[in-house]
Amino acid sequence: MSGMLRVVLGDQCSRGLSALAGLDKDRDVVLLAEVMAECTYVKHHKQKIALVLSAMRHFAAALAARGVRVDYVRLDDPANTQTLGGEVARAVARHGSAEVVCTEPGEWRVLQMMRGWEAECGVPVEIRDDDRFLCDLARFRRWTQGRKQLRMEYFYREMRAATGLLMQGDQPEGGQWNYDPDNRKPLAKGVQPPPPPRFPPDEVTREVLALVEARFPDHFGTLAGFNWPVTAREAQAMLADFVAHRLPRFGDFQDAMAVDEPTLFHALVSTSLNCGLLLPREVCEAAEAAYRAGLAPLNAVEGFIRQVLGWREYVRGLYWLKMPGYAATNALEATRPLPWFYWSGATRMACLRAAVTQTRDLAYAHHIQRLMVTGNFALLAGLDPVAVNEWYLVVYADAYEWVELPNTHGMALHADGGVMASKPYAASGAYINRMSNYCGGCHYDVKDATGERACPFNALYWDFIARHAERFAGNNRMAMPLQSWRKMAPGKQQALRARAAAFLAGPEMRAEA
Ligand code: FAD
Ligand code: DLZ
Ligand code: SF4
Repeated sequence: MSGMLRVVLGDQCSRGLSALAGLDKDRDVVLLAEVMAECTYVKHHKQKIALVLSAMRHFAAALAARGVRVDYVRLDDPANTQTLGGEVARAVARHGSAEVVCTEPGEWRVLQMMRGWEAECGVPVEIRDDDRFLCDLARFRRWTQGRKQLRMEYFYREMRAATGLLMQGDQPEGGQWNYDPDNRKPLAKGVQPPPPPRFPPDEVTREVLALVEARFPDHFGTLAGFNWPVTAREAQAMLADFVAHRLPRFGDFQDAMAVDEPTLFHALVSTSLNCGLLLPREVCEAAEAAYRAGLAPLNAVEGFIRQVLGWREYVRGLYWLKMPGYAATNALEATRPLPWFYWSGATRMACLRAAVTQTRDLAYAHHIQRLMVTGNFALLAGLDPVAVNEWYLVVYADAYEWVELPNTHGMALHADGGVMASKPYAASGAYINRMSNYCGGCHYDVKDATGERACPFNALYWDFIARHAERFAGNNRMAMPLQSWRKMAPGKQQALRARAAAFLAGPEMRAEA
């Protein structure tokens, strides 16, 4: 008797995946397929490919150890068609499957392909909801109805109440929903962030690392520092280490940046969450348990839970609400090509050099680096959102379009015209100087705005305000900088705009090597 073909994608390595629910071990087969199409639809960082393939191989082995019939197609299998649809069709024929069962994918692009599988395979294809999130898409859509503006904070409060996380009855723990004002400290002198735990590659991962080096030599990034959890057990160890050693100070230093401290007090769980090795509920519950046991303060735990229960769920809802049009948004009409230093790190701007080189070596930068360094520069310089979006999708090991695109077009670039955030996160060098120790070692002078060695962020900031003065005239949250610009002496305005123009025309901004 022919059973069902259960399809598991590379970012669906979760034991409780909806596509596996009701699996019949005697009749059903689980398919995992490594395919070039998914490894190259953008030229992902080498570490991202290695992470996904290693997680898939480990997940397949864990299923097989539980007596599940697993069909695993390797990238170098000569019969591999190298597309997901091609491999599903081949597997249906191989096993004589009566039906295909899958879980909706994380990307709109893949959902369109999945909808074509029925025609490609000649059997019914059931696409189940992805219930690994805390807010399902129908609920998110309902929440948006009748609202003039969507704001994460209100969504987050509803999710706190709905899940009971950090609640005292119907009131927020401690009486406040949000403790962000306590969470804006630069790294204090003498505070040494604990090093993240090590996950030495096992034989499976070593084989994958060699494969990736051989097959994707021209992709961005290095593999030497690969240290990502590739199994649920390792991911839980990363989470436990965070809760014990970094969570207590996560809040205080959430926005801090420091030379040679690429991870600070961050959790390093996004790669595991996004490929299914951890679930958002277990991550939030682990943080809440630390608070209840008196092991971590409320500002840290609330700040962390807000990222996972609030921002992560919110961006996913927004992505599916707004796609496919969202990817083409360009409200600020930005068209400048991406400067080459985004790939090479070869820039005299110390903050950008640090962000890009650590991204190359670790496939990781923390949120404030992504938002206020690489993102802020792209916003101020008017870089083309399509190019910036592709860069963010390529360079991070946790990057999938559902989470990356709203953060890039919405949060960093304001390309969506304010759907995601009420004002652009634009800042001059003063912000970076306040929150980091980058400026001390920089070629440029953060205190200067118009001289030859003036910090480029300063003139670019005012140039950005001037360029968009009319557009932001009705935005209360932009009133202060607009007023300061208007009050500025014309000579100073001119000097700032001239410095911005000279920098944008200069060698730092060249688009090719
Ligand atoms: P922590 O700082 O410890 O935060 C804990 C968790 O909260 C993260 O693991 C993540 O799951 C969640 N989280 C925090 N902020 C966000 C957010 N803004 N959106 C969604 N989830 C959030 N995150 C991705 O997972 N994939 C991406 O491709 C991605 N691209 C980004 C692009 C830009 C321009 C910006 C500004 C942010 C992006 N983020 C992305 C969000 C955030 O930077 C990362 O989730 C975070 O740096 C991951 O590291 P961590 O696990 O140490 O996070
Ligand atoms: C990201 C990725 C990569 C690099 N490789 C594979 C693969 O070989 N096979 C697979 O099933 N999935 C892979 N993925 C994940 C898919 O691209 C992912 O399912 C989509 O990005 C949707 O979120
Ligand atoms: Fe970055 Fe400007 Fe500081 Fe240099 S001076 S590190 S360019 S903010």
